Amino acid sequence: MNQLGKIRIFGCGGAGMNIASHFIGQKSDPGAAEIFTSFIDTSRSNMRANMPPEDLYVIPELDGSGKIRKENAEVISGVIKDILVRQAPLDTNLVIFSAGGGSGSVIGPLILAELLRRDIPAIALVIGSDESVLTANNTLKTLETLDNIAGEADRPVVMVYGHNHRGQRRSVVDEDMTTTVAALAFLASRQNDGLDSKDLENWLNFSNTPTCQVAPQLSLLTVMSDPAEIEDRFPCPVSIASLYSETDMPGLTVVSDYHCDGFMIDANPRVDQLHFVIDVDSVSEIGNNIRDTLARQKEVSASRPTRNRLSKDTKPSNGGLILD
Ligand SMILES: Nc1nc2c(ncn2[C@@H]2O[C@H](COP(=O)(O)OP(=O)(O)OP(=O)(O)O)[C@@H](O)[C@H]2O)c(=O)[nH]1
Ligand SMILES: [Mg+2]
Repeated sequence: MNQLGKIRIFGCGGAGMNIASHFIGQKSDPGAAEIFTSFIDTSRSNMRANMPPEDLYVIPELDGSGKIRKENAEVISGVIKDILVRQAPLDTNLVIFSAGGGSGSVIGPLILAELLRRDIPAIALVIGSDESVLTANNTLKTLETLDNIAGEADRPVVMVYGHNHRGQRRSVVDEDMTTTVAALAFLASRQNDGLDSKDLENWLNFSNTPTCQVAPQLSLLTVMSDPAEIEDRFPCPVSIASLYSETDMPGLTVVSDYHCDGFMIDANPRVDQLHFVIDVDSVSEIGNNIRDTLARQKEVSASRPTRNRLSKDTKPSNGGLILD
């Protein structure tokens, strides 16, 4: 039997660190990979007392990016290699960050780009939001950045995406993300019969397989346990890795460009099958929804009365004070 697989979670920026902190000191499930955490930010504002100091990397002399992505982009870009020396990548690397802030949305994509450059297996877990024009715009630009990185690296950027819907608790997305990490720990365990690292490498880097016609691009990974739902939601999936609890279970009927499967030997994921479905069509849908919000807000903004400024007819007196 292989040595147990190891996962590094890079929690980048506020949201990334919050979600990664769920895994501090957590014992791994039987048959699942061991999980190690790293917390990387430009600020100490999301630090928790239980974050082990050796897992922390706070970029020196900064104190947040205030949701402005270009604020610290240059400094962040200069420390990526140092981050990866201190927080060494493991067999599988999960890079978690919000797309709407100013720090994680730069740290995360740059770590991911460096991992892809080094041919190290990595998956992005991205939290988008559109509670303000700024966060919606950041989300869009971050997704475009990930697509760009895929083009430059000439390999897909595989992303799990959760959206903080307006009016909804953040914990809904947090739970989706932690459940997905737990499922990925079964896939990356190296304990699955019939599934080796090369299968998983091809599953992630599907565009490199000889018969795949899909160019490297930003792609969406969804974990599912109901075969009928897969066919419903993803009629043309690109790449699927499947795990079954028994060797003789009916396989999927949907055809993908790449498919590998294995059998969980000692695992008990509370479902009898897990499918890790990668598709590319849903990515443009995510982008279009955010573009719609931005277009709507632009109209709202343009319709604001500009004539009714409170002080417009009053001459300011000394230092701006209006005294009578
Ligand atoms: N689901 C979820 N979303 C979060 C959480 N924290 C922040 N967010 C979302 O992510 C967006 C960006 O916030 P952060 O991730 O804290 O930003 P950052 O990466 O630290 O960047 P700066 O604070 O601008 O330097 C927010 O507008 C929220 O929509 C969290 O714990 N869970
Ligand atoms: Mg922050």
